[in-house]
Amino acid sequence: MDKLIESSIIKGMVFSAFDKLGPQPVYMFPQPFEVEELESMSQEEKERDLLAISLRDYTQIAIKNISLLIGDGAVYNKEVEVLKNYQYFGIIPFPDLKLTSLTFFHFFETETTEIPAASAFCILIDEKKRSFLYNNINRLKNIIIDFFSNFDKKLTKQIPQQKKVESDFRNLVKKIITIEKTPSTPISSQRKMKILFAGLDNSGKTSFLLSIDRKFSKLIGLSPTRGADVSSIEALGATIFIWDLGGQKIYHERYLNKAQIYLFEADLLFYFIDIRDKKRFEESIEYLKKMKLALADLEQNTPIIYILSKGDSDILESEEIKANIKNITSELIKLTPERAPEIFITSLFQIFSILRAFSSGIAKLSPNRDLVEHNLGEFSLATDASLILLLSSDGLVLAESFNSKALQITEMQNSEELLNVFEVVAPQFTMLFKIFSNFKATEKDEATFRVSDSIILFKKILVLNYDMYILFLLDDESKKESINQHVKEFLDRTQDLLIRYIS
Ligand SMILES: Nc1nc2c(ncn2[C@@H]2O[C@H](COP(=O)(O)OP(=O)(O)OP(=O)(O)O)[C@@H](O)[C@H]2O)c(=O)[nH]1
Ligand SMILES: [Mg+2]
Repeated sequence: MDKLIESSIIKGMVFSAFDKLGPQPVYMFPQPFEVEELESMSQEEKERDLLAISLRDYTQIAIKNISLLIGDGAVYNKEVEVLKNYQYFGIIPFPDLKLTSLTFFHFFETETTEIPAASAFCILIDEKKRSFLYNNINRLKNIIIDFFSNFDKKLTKQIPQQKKVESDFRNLVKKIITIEKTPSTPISSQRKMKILFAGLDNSGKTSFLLSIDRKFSKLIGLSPTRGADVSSIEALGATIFIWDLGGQKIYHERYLNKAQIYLFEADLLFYFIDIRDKKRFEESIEYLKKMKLALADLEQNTPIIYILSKGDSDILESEEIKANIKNITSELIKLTPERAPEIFITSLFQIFSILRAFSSGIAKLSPNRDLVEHNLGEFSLATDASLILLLSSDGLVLAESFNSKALQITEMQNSEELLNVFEVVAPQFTMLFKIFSNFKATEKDEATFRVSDSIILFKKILVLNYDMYILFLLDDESKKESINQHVKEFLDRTQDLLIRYIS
């Protein structure tokens, strides 16, 4: 096993579970070293391709991981069925060990305990090579989920000894080595991201980008689109390249035939359909199908966000447009039967519709979003906050969590409307906060805004020298206290996940 691992990008693996004694490493590859052995080793020996760490280090990894999943333990108040459905991935740094892990968090059922047991499985690699994890994350996720859907069955009665399961893990490593041999992208250390804007000509791509540009001055200006127009923004600590693929027919073939250039490495695709132009729906769907095929050929699982553009409020209620929306939505559902397509209706005249669609997309770029949202949910349970948003320094919503009380206190109709409103105001609050803290030094790094009966609490947090913000919606000022008590613990727990939003 050690030889196999040594021949791969992996430095080690650990499967941890929560048992009577707390978080424990259960299976460790390679076996931990004795402390004395480690002390007598030279730095070079320690830094070879196989992990040289002690049981204590493995235990630290187990504790850090499991606590990300179970937080303060409130998750255990949830139904067993809910726990069984928790499956999260996270990319987690272990700077002391110079390692980064791809961790799979889930609960497995046992016959000896009433509630499922929390577990974390880590693939540990050299932190300098962590882009391998980002770049191949979808393939890695599939392999790991597949592995545990079988492996969990072996854990129900009692936990088998390591030597009994070694061959299972060996097969897993072999599969990872296959990915390594045919990587989605070459291994590099710089984190770069690529977002595609595609759709027929005149579908509103460039206008969409321009209106984001006006909002976030960091985006550079765009000119009319002949072929592909590439610009870049710095966001979340990474360089994000935006490819605006001019939609005139003469260009389609170029993009599709040279997919290795145009579609390659795309982290996200915004696909635009002009909601008024029913005559061209069919043509648009054809183009989309071809794009999807080209992405599949590249073995890329690029997430797609559908933008139904030009949904100006004056026409949105017309029968014709309603029918168009229905029609195109059902076409898109047909194309992605496995899960509901993400569709946004946008209009240049409602900037929030554009911001919301854009920030939903940006947030997807973090592999840790689900786990951060899970933790925000726990945080909101503990503090009784009705809504919590995590914001980047420019006010983009990176993660959100809310409960039904948020609808009551805002008297809004549905969660869609609620999120629209908050995602639009988030950048404005961020701006306000920055301005106020300049002329009236806000020592506590927080500001409170009163909106009729409810309170909006805005807090600046520092994550690895980057500012981020958290916005809370509360029905009662006294809850601020509880938030202040819990915020540190929340940050301690989630800091590492947040770092992976920005580096
Ligand atoms: N009413 C309305 N018009 C819009 C909206 N978005 C874009 N348009 C108009 O649609 C036209 C085409 O927009 P563009 O952004 O240039 O379209 P594009 O997708 O970039 O087109 P190509 O570069 O040729 O692929 C322009 O006249 C825009 O003003 C919208 O939300 N509402
Ligand atoms: Mg354009």
